[in-house]
Amino acid sequence: MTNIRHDIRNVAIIAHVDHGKTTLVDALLKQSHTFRDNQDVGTLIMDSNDLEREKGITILAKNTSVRHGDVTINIIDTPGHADFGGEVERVLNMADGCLLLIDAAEGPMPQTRFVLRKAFEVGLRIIVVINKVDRKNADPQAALHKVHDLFLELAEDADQLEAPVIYAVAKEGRAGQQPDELTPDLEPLFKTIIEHIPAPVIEPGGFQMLVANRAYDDYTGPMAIGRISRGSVAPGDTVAVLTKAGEPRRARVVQVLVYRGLDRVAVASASAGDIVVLTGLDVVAIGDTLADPESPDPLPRIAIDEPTVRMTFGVNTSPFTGREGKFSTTRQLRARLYKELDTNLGLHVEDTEAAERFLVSGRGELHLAVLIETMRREGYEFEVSRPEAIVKTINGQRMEPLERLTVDVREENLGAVTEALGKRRGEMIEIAYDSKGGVRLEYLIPTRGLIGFRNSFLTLTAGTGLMGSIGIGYRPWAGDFREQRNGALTASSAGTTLAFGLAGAQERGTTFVEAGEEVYEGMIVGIQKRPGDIRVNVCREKKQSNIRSSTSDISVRLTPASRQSLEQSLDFLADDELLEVTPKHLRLRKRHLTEVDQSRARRATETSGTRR
Ligand SMILES: Nc1nc2c(ncn2[C@@H]2O[C@H](COP(=O)(O)OP(=O)(O)OP(=O)(O)O)[C@@H](O)[C@H]2O)c(=O)[nH]1
Ligand SMILES: [Mg+2]
Repeated sequence: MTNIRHDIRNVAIIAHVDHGKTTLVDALLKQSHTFRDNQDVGTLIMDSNDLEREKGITILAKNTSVRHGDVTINIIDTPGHADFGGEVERVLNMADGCLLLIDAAEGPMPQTRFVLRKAFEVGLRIIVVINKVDRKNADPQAALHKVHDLFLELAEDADQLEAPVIYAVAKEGRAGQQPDELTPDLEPLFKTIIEHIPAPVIEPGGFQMLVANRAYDDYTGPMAIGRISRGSVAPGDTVAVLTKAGEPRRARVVQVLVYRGLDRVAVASASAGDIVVLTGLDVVAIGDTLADPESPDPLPRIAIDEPTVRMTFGVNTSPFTGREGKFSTTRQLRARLYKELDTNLGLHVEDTEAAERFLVSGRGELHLAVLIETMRREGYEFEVSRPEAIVKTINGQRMEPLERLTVDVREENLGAVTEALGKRRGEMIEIAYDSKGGVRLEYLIPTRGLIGFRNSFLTLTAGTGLMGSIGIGYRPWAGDFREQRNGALTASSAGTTLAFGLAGAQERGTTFVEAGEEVYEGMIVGIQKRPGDIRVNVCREKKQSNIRSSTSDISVRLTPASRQSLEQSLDFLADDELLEVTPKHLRLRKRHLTEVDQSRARRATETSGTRR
């Protein structure tokens, strides 16, 4: 009997954000005749949840599989955004090899480095795919050259340096051994996968599987997803669930499912090498091992990098509390946040001294923003504070998270961008000019310096700049700096906004609300042109009078409100401000709403001598 599954290949697709992973999966699915010929499945098929579709990015890692000849290729699509790095770490153990995609125009970016390092750590065989060779400014040779440098830097042994290279246009489903010799299909890629990704090796012994993911549906209940590393499993089998702490529990498998294209199909049994979905086990945590009760050997739990950014989530304390959300109590908020830990491995949640506030830590602003958006869509209302980098004291020294940042800008924006990064304690480590007026800069910069930077970066580069960063550990505190934001325009009283009042506010700055919106005292309705907050009466009516003056008849002309998205709002927040989040609205507000409360808070901090 053979101990190698020649009929299977398990492949993860990894890359920096937007380098074309999900698009490549589209093409692999289509070319393996997963769909009926006339079936319209659209694009980015695997980006199936609403937020993924809206944002055009992958947030959760997902499984699918295709057939090529006699071989089943199990594919794991992963997110490329650094904030979802926990998803990549979680699923790599299901694969034996990976496709490392590189955009032929951009070359390796920070997340390329992160995912490649993780792939080496897990010991995956790598196939380099230089994608998007059709792009106008594509330079496949330069991209490959930089990939080689990255391999030399990160490989842990010489074997890892040998990786086949395929060139591709994922969007058109074409690939080839040379950038200018692409076949009309992905055959060269399929062939390379089957030749170079090792077929799974069956370890001798009883059933064993690490739970890499969970899913849920109302019909079957919770499901455990993973790759079987030893033995086999069939419906009706009893398995031991080996948890992090405590005695192993016994449970009975009801169904064994495998991925077939976008479907999950029940099978009579599955064995080592297969990626399966098991139902009937009740609640199983990611990282648990499922094993034969006769040989209950646990597999190492999944290692996940620590969070770097945190904020508080609290019960909504605005005057509008309880109006717009279905779930708004401390108990509901707490239960929801702790439930998220079951599947969101990069996330931490802690109680605080205040019962109605929780400290939530994640891998970046977007990681937290996606949680906020998901919860508000589920009907939750709450308030969050400004995101801050997680500072630690290590051996008596104050340490802060550091990131490696790559930015691509046009030469004409270089001065403005380097100045802004310098102010934020960025340290330039590399600069490279290309022949077409573009510059690539590499920086080391405290995470603190990057919070709130994305907005100004887009403004400074008129939207043409590209940036990506990745946490690289802790280093001593780089010293204080404070990017001073202009002051807020706050509503001086509660009411409904009127055009006349808003016009007055617009003389002082830019407004965030339209006429006819309800506001409360202390709510932020705009940003002024200088530092320091100003109270404005946006509900002010024009006084009716009998005397016709030359100006009173001129109708008010308003500039449309500058609406802040969730991420922009988080970027905007200062320490003494909060964001009120409800299913219907995002409202920026001062932490202390009234003048009385503000001066009381100021006096309290002055007497206690602490800043907060
Ligand atoms: N020109 C060109 N564009 C491509 C190609 N492949 C993908 N794209 C485009 O690149 C964009 C990003 O593609 P995705 O497949 O979502 O990238 P991704 O790597 O899955 O992104 P994340 O999952 O968010 O990290 C889309 O607009 C694609 O249409 C290609 O070969 N050529
Ligand atoms: Mg994707």
